[in-house]
Amino acid sequence: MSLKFITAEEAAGLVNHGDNIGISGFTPAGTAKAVTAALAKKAEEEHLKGNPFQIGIFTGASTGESCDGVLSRAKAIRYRAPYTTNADFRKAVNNGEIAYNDIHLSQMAQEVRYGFMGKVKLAIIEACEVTPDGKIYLTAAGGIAPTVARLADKVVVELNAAHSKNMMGMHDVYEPLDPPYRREIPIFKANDRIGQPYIQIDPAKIVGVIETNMPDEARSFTAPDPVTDLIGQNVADFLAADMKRGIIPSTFLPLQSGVGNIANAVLGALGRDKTIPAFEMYTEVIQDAVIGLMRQGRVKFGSTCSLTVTNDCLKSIYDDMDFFRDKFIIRPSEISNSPEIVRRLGVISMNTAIEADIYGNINSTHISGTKMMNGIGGSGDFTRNAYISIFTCPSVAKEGKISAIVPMVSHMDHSEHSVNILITEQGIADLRGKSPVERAKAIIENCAHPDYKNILWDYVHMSSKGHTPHCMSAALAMHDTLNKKGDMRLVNWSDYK
Ligand code: 0RQ
Repeated sequence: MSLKFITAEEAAGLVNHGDNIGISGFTPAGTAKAVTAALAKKAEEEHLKGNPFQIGIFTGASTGESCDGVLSRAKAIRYRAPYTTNADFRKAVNNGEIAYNDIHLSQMAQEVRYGFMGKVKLAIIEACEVTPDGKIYLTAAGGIAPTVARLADKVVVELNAAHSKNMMGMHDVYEPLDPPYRREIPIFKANDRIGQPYIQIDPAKIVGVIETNMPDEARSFTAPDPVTDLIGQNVADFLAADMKRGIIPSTFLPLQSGVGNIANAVLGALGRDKTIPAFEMYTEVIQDAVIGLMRQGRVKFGSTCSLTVTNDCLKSIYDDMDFFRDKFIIRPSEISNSPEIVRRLGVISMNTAIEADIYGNINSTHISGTKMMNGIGGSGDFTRNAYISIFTCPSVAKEGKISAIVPMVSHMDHSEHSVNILITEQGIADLRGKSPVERAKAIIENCAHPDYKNILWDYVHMSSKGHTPHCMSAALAMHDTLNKKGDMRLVNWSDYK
């Protein structure tokens, strides 16, 4: 059977109002770009004619400007899951225009398989190679591509020349069976291979191949600053101390690290600290800092779902594949983020909080309780199952007007039962083995900014006694004060007694 080459517009013509599409990628890495851009144009044309045109999007994690950006602005998205980082999408979600289902990334593929979100009409898969017998070789990410390619009625492939064919062989495609037939996922070391280097589907389903040359749209990072450097150093000091105590074996344990500026800076600091031995990663994203550390021999191996790196960095990897071929493996998100594997390997998780409360509950997703920032991503997959779960954040945001440490989180993603360590630039709160009252002391004393320490202690002292002391009328007073006066430091507890 020969492959049929079509245009992005022809592919967009296969999608109707109300359809769900499944797309490859995880973060802007490996995401479909051409057909989604054509779909945004189609939506605008249909809207001009007075016709409705909105679709559901199922993907691995965030995408890029050519997907979430253009589709959000074209008001073409009815429903989307999971994680996203796009500013226009965020605006539309917070205006109530898009139904956003922010689920754990490890669960996305299986929830599509279980039918929780409806049928997949078209899968759009970015590839570096596709063969007439239905083998699709993915680019810089695994995501949910194997699942949506298998489930969709039709598949189009974006054959993207911006990705090197050197990527062939770097993927490990594996889909577990669904209950009651599911077995163990046989990964016992970060570099174990359990699947195929390609997705195999019925070639009759591939209705078209679109040739493109579109680089990934990963964001660049802000350079590490004194605050992120201090956070990174505190993480390194904590890990070194736990190793010295024998809690972390001297062979070390695989690390997971989230996305964003802070995560990138933390990895950089870990690499510089030579008291930490060269380590492996079992993670969902590999960012620029990790690639540098692989070159220096500080990161020995990375199991990941994506290479979420800047384009210069990606090009340098493709140019140096002889070196990188045995340094990483790219897996689908339900394997890279599998709770079973995270627990088995003893992964040390490191994710970023928006705010933490004095008892160790974490808000990773919402600003002031109501406005979605990005989403939970894979932070829950790793945190709940980690050997040691770490959260990091600067102690204050917006020039000190906001404390990241609050009496009660305004939204809760990770509960006190799952969070082991909290680290800010101020210090380290080790919450392991502590009661709520002991945790509050550790967090306020070690992690809160000096401007907020007394404010938080005043809250504790006015709280009614109990296993977890709180004053219900004042628990969100710092958020209320921010809302009314623009600065949490202006909280007047007597107004809330
Ligand atoms: O605002 O953009 O206006 O400057 O939030 O914060 O400090 O640049 O940190 O880039 O690491 O992002 C939690 C959002 C942090 C991210 C979050 C404001 C702050 C700034 C960004 P500006 P920074 P980062 C792997 C795992 C959840 C999912 C996750 C995230 C902006 O790490 O989405 O971990 N994590 N997934 O000023 C108001 C506060 C604030 C605040 C920070 N308390 N109130 N604004 N900000 N704290 C990813 C995947 O799963 C793929």
